Amino acid sequence: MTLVMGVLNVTPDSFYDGGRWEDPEVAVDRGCEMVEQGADIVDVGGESTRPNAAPVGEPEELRRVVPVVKELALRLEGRARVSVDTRKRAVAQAALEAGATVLNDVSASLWPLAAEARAGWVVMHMRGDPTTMMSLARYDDVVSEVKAFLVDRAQQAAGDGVGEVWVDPGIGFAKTTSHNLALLARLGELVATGWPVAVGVSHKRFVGVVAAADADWPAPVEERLEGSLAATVWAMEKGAALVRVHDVKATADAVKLVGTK
Ligand code: HH2
Repeated sequence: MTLVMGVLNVTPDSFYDGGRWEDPEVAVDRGCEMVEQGADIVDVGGESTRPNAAPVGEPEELRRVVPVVKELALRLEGRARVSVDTRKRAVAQAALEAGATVLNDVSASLWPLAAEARAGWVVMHMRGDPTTMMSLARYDDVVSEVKAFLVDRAQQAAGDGVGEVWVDPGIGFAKTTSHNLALLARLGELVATGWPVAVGVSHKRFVGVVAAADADWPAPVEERLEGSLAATVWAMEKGAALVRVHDVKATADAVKLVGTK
């Protein structure tokens, strides 16, 4: 069955859930709730990567992430896995030591840590960093370029001993609405590589752009559930192995209906 990765951002400024789970106890309760609702993996992030997000210093990201990962790993043992969503080596290392067993890597560069810790690795495509990525959204053929990048990294990681890899096209990262839609429409080409595919569309801007039919005035984040679910169901039907979402209960219900085997 398609795996559901529940998003748990312990940040003040994430584009959808920022500020909701900053208190570590509240965050741990939310992580457990997501597992009760059907999450297979809880993805803890301490730095927003939305366009133009302010970078977070390493000590601050460690302070936000590590205690939550540690407590969740204890509380969820045997029921669900904990992943860490970070671009920083030190944060990834500390979270793996604290019990995370998946490294969700938007920098696509930290696989040696996953190999060493015998952890899973999600390799995501992006360009530049959150402050520069939207100016780098230019491709001749976004689907082939993203696919070639991901397959290359996945092969390197597997060759270096990572036993579990998911490739993720990085919806919204250095991508325009039409790039995102092309990647979803042709997701089957990524699935056909044979690497398990992860997809994260939840509440992203392009969902609001399509819903409002207006590129300048997208529907607000809290009005993007229906579009997010539709795009997630589409991705599952195309063969996605893992979906990264904020709305775990709604998605877990959808997985029961259309999730891939
Ligand atoms: N999207 C976000 C963050 N991490 N990781 C993967 N593998 N795939 C994604 O599509 C992805 C990701 C952005 O969403 P969110 O964490 O909700 O927001 P923010 O970056 O503002 O914290």
